[in-house]
Amino acid sequence: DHVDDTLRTGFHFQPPRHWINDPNGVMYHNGVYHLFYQYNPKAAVWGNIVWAHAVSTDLVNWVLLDPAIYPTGPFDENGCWSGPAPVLPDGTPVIMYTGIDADGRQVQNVAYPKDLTDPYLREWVKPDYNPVIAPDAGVNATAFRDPTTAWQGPDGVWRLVIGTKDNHRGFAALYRSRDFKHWAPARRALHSGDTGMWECPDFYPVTYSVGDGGGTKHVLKVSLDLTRFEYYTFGEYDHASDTYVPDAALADGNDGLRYDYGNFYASKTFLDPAKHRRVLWGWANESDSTAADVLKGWAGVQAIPRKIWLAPNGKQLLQWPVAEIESLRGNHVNITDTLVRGGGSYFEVTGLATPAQADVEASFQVMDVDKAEPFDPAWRGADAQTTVMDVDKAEPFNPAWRGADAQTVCAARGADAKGGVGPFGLWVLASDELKERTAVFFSVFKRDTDGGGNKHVVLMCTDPSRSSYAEHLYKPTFAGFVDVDIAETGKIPLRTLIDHSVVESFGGHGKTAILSRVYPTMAVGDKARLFVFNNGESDVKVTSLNAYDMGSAKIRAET
Ligand code: DQQ
Repeated sequence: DHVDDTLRTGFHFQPPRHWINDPNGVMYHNGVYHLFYQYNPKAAVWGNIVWAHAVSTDLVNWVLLDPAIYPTGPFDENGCWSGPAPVLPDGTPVIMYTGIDADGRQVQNVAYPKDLTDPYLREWVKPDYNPVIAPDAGVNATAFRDPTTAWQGPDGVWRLVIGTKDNHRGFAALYRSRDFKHWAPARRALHSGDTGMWECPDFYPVTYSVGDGGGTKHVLKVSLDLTRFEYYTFGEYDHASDTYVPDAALADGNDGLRYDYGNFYASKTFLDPAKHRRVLWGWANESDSTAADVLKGWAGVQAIPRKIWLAPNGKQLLQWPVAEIESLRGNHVNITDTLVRGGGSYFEVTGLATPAQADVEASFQVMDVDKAEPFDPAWRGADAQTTVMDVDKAEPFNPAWRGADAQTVCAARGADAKGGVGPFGLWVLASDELKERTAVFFSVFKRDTDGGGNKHVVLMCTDPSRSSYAEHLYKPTFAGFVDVDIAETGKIPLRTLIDHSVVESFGGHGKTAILSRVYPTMAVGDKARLFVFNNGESDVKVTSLNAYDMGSAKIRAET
């Protein structure tokens, strides 16, 4: 099979060829991290889905093994879809997955390691009693999938949640079991929402501390099939009654908080007992055409695994690329206290050997925050997805607009807008003469603060509208708000991982993440360049910028 390497990633996980999607069964067992993932062994398009398998001791370098789960019985003969790998109290991991059965129904199956002494757990055995959960009458059998990691209540009973829908309502359907073999539906779903099919639910505790106290909250994340975005809430989960009540301040649904405001889907977390952290994996789809995927021979990457935890202020989750990824950092460039004057200034960050494969950490100080234009609070809360496609119709900012949100504003006023404070930030994967460039930037607006809170709204955007001269690309602008008090801190930190066709950014020390896929034709390999720009009126100071060449991860078949 021909594979075009030009835009393949250096340190984001990819197998050598073909299609991948959701991360599955992520876990840690006896010193080894396991990543399973949805995989088509035959082509660079979705289909023939099996669980491919990779193992690692550092979440960076991977040994690729044979597929662990593939169709073998009537309970999965039409596909082996997503699921977790919970670890039982005796240390045995169990794979749980959705099988597409002989009748096309979605059923839940289990598989156990064949040989627990095999450090890689290469082979898995599916007991004859599969499926362990079949859709009851009244359940939509073609929308009943993606079990969460099972958890055990204080009563010893196991619980898990399955994503499903009833007409337009998405559900986190709850099931219980005493023996991990016989599962019964609970009378009430754990949660539901008017947002279409809920794929890949995830439900897990996060601990927090405030002063001398603290406690536990539970996070519920769902992947929305309709918008291809994920959102999460957190709140109180009562084990005795199996009820979950999201915190009142959090929006439930499309206006809710997201792990990532870009191309990031079907994510899954696991508890890493070795490093006492929770780690998040998510899939980033291609945004070129299917025909281009077939030509290049591969499709799909996994985002860099991220540590995820509750912010000390209790308002949101924070995420940061796992520290291990920094082991790939090489040659380093440092810039301090460099002014980027308002009105369209920019400068090149030189000295990197591989700006197409780099890790950049920068901090921007706004010199004149009074230049911020007003932001209308009514912009929040509209349907972002309908406006994404309109990037090309970008108009100047109009303060009279109603019903827009971060994404709408950034789509309409892309990186080239002449703003008050911002747009300023990075041009990554830039070609000579800046013909191609992907902007990762901030724009700051004044806010009417009658309701209290920050005096400014900080928007973080990724604008790929000039990222490529190739045709038939989907180039959505992605954006989210960053909850930083710019009047107080004066500074906005940004970290961007650049990896040929991946631009994965973290604003405000992990408050807002945006992953974007781009397909430069000129800014490839050693031709790619890196710049800092400022199209706002206010000067901006780069108080510090550290850029690192990134080495390539070793991702190889077992030899
Ligand atoms: N991908 C899987 C499903 C899941 C979807 C199939 C989400 O189990 O709902 O490949 O991307």
